[in-house]
Amino acid sequence: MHALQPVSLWSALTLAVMVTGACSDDMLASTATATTTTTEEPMCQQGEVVACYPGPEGTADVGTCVSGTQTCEVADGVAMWSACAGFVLPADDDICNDGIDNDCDGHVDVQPPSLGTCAADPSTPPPICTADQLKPDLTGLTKATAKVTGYDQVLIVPNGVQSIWVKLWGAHGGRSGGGGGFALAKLDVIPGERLTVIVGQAGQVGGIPRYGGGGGGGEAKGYAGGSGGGRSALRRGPIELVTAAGGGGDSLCSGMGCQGGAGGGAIGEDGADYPTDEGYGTRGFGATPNCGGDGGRSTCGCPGDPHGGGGLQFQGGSPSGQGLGGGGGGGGWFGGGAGSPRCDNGFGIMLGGGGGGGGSSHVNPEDGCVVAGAGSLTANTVDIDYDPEYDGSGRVVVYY
Ligand SMILES: [Ca+2]
Ligand SMILES: [Ca+2]
Repeated sequence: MHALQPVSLWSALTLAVMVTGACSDDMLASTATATTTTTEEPMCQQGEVVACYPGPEGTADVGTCVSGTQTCEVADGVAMWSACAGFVLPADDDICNDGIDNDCDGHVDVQPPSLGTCAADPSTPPPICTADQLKPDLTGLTKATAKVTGYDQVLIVPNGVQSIWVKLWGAHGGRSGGGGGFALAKLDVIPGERLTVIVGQAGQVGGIPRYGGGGGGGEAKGYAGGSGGGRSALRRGPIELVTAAGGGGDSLCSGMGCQGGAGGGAIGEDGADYPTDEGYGTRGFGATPNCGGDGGRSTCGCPGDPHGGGGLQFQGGSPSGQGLGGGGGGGGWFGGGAGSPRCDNGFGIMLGGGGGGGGSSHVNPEDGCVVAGAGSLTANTVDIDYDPEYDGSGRVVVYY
C-alpha cells in the first residue's frame, strides 16, 4: 500500500456549484404514422356512427370536454367517415372559482403544475444495487470520510492510486422529511487529480436552500415548510460522476400527511398531500433520471398565487407565492419538485400544503449502482460505513 495521509486529503475549496441543464424541445418529437389504402374494402358501413375527439389525449369527456361523433357516408359509391362534429375542446386555462374543470385536466379550479426541467442529453438510468454489489471487497484499502461543511471539498488522489470506491448518502429532508438516497461506485482516477466532493446539508424548517441542491421550504406567511435535503456527489470539474439524492421537505402537517418524498434510486419518491386540505396545496413530485420533478398545484385565484416550483438538474424546487408551508424538493442528479403552499384563506388554519419530492440518484451503469430511500428512511443504512449525522446531513466515504 501507499504512504497515505488521510487528514490532509480533504481541503476546502470554494467553487461555483450549480450547472443547470437546458430543456430540449426535441424530446417529445412524434413519429409519423404511415397510412396504407390498398384494399377495396369499404372504410365503414353506411349510417354507422362512432365517437371521435381531436383534442389532447386524456381530456376527452373530462370536465367541460366532450367527444363528438362521425358518421359513415357514401358518396360516388365510396364509404367514408364524415368530419368529427359536436366535440368540445379544453380551454387554455382553468377559469377560477366557477366550479368547472375548464381545461379538462381532471382538477376543478386548480393551477397547472410548474413542470420540472429535463435533460438536453438523456442519460442511461442507473441500475439498482444487488445485495452482492452492496458488499464490495475493500480489504486493505484506506478509508477517508467527508462530512457536511456547507461548501465544496476536494479529494486529491494520492500518488499511485488508479481507482477508488465511493459510497454516498444524500441528506434528509427538513421537518421530518424524506430520507436520502444512496449511490456506490468504483471509479478510475488519475494520481494527483483533484475531485470535488459535495456532502449534502440536511433540510431544515424554512426557506433557505440547502447546500447540495436542497430547495428551500415555503415560508411566505411565517408558517414554514421544510427545505429539501441536499445531494451528495463526486465531480471531476463540471462533470458529476456519481450522485446520491436528497429527500424532500415536509410541509406543515404535525404527522398528518404532506411528508416529503425520499431521494431515489433512479426515481425520487413523490411527496404527500395533506389529507383534508381545503386550500389545495398539493405534493411535489419525485425526479426521474432525466427530468426534475413537477411542482405541486394550488387553487386558482388563491390570494398570493402559491405554487410549488419544478426541479432542475442538481437542484430541488422551492415553493413560491404567498401561502402556508410547502416542502422544498430534494437535490439530486435531477431535483424533486416542491410542494405547493396551502392557500391562506384567512381563517387561521395553519396546517396543510404539499410535501416536496425527492431527487434522483445517478451513476454510469458501468461504474456502480444506486439504492432508493423509502419515506422518512434513508437508503442502505445497514452499511458498515453509515454513521448518521445528528441532523440528517449526507456523507461521502472513499476507499483507495
Ligand atoms: Ca374553473
Ligand atoms: Ca382544470
